[in-house]
Amino acid sequence: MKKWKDKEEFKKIFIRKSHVAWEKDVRDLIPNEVYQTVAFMIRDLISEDWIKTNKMYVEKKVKQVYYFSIEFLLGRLLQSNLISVDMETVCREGLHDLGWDLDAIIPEERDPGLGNGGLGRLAACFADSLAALRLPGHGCSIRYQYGLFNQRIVDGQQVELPDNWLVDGYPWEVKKVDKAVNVCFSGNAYMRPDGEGNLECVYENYHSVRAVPYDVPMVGYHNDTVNTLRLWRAEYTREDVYRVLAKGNRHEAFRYKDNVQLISRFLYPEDSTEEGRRLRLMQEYFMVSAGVQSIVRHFKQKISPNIKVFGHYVAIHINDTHPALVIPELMRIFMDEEGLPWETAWDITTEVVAYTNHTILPEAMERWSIPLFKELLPRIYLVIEELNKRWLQQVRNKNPGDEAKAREVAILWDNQVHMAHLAVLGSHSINGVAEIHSQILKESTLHAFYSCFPERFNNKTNGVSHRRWLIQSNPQLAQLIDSAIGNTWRKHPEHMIHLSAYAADTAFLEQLDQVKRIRKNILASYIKAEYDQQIDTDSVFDIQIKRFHLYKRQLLNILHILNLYYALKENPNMDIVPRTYLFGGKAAAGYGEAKMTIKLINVVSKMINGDHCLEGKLKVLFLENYNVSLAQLLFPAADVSEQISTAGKEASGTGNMKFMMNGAITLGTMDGANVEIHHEVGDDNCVIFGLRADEVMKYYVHGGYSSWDLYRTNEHIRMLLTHLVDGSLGNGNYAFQMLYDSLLDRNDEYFVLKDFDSYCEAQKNIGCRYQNHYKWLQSSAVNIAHSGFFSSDRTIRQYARDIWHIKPVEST
Ligand code: 8GP
Repeated sequence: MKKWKDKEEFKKIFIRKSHVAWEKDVRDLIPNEVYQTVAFMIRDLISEDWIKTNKMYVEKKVKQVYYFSIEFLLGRLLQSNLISVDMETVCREGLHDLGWDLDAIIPEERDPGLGNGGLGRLAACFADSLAALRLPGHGCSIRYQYGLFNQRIVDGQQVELPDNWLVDGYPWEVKKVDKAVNVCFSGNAYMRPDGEGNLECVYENYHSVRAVPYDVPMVGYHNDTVNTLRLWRAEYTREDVYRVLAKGNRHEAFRYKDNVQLISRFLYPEDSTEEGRRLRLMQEYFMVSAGVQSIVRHFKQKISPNIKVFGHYVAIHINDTHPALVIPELMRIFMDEEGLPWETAWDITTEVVAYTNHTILPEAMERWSIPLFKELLPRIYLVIEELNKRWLQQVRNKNPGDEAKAREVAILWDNQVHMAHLAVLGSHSINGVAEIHSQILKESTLHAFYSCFPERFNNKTNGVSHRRWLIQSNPQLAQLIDSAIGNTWRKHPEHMIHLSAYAADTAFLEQLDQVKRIRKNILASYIKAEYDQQIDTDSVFDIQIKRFHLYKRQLLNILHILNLYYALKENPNMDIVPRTYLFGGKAAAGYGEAKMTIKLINVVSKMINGDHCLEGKLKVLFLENYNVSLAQLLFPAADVSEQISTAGKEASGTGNMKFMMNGAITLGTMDGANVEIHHEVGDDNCVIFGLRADEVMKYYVHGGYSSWDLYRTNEHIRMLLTHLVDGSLGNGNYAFQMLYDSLLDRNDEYFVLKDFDSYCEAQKNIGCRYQNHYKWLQSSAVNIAHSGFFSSDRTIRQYARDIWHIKPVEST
């Protein structure tokens, strides 16, 4: 790895670079130019290793994995790359001498919001771990021109603004014009005899779109591995435009250009709701076809001309079903371009592909209407039709007369393409993302498939990059850990367990207290600067940050706060530990109840923060535009981690792990990875409440829960619900009718009211625990010590060993 010798060398290079790049004296640079200059300097440092890494993979003919994901939520790269090349201090000091503060430069980078939430951020942590572990693995996604919307709160309500993150350019990407490929849409596809007794496919009259890759380096931590995240952009070629011009008029040509560019223009701001339709399907195939074509081309040019050994050198992972078209696309290439028979093509495809499921919410299960699919992807449709025919024949042979079975596992049914079924059938491995989630997949969501292929199903509990979420986000804590147990945990996060020995060490706990205080102060200063609000750093910082969804139950949290507020009004002398409740997160633009919950939080926040009789006991804030960068400020400052989804609904959660890593205590249901956090730290060090997943399931199946009954019998609940619609929240009558209806008329699908009392108890419990501050700090230490298990390094090692069969590559 190339490095700057010292700050003097840094300054020399910086001055030279900025002269060339900006034709300016260093003193005249604007902060964004400083950021870009440093970014280009880092690119210089890593460029040799980037080339070398790729060469080495080819020379050693190692098996490589390609991680396909429609979302990659990278976060800013300047600081993480500086940390990876171990040059943060040199850069900081060099910039300081030149009159710049690195911390003021870092926010100049626009946070690339190429994802909605958990699934997208997981992909980024995985890319980080692959490089850190020297594993040959790359990402594949779309270079959206506009990332997830910027959220503003106006009159308490979410407003979505476009995120034009590329306006100032993106210094980390490299456009690879020579690696472009064509992706074909629409036209006609049919089978005809090939003259040798077989059928061959004819595909004609299609439109082709140029897919151009933009590569972003994924820099390994303190090693010389640099993997690649390849982001595809849809472009038109001059030839294609001329072709359209030749056929029609100029408007036609404009429309063609526009339609092509539309493919990679927007990230769909959907989280667990199905929408987007035609364009979304185009995006999925665009990414898949471009990615797979470039992998096959690379394989044939650099590894072997024999396509039959493809599976020995290539693994492809599909992050949920959005990239599931990898399966028919591989089949298409193997058969139409490589001339393989169906059976051989199928064997290679299933050998290569593995699938992770991230959600069991029925509305998030992707299905495409067959007419739309056929029109847009006629060749791919033929493959799926044939696959479905063969598969159902097998199923019917095994289960004669059992049409229900066929229906349960069909890819094509009810005029729809069922993407999860395609993904399962075409993969040699299917995994969930936490123990409980993988169990639910086997027992219910994908049970029919589990009984056909039990050996394919496995669990890979999620993890998060401790480099971004601890070393980078909370350097104070990282240093404290170093001082206690040495710094080997930075490369081996499992060593954090040695901290357990310090959970009873008063001096250590005092320092831990100091660190938390510093982090709370940093957050408080940010809030003061951005919102002109003073928050009390002696209060408990209780934080819920994640996408807004009814199943995540931000509503439960805010109803409890409202209840606490009314209790304080009634009894101003009530002895409670002062609380600061913080919320952050975006709601899908079309998700009414989620947006209304945001509004409710803001209305309650205004009411409570404006009530001066509370003597600082309670404060509520909604922080705008939650994204990776804001998350980096929030996790380190948290005392309490709100993980309160309806049990059985949250596949894993990863925020829960980031909180734990930063010493917050989990207040959660037995859902997703909370179950494993609880298992790691025990009842003494987290607070669990609410229905268990099997109880929730029983109610769904057998009934027996009526939210109206609770409304009638529980006076607190009745009062809270009444206030949602009687105008007493100062926001007009019926302001929150939709939420009221979801809780009562729709019988509280997510058991908010059912779990309400249990949640209130849990909140009291948190208060009591916090009062015994020494014990609280002990719990905090235990959580940090046990968070090593939740590093994505552990997760990625498991994927590498059990699913991809890839090994670390040492440089020679
Ligand atoms: C999320 C799950 O909701 C979360 O529990 C899990 O931790 C995370 O994936 C990573 O595994 N799922 C999604 O973000 C998701 O399904 N997004 C698709 C709808 C876009």
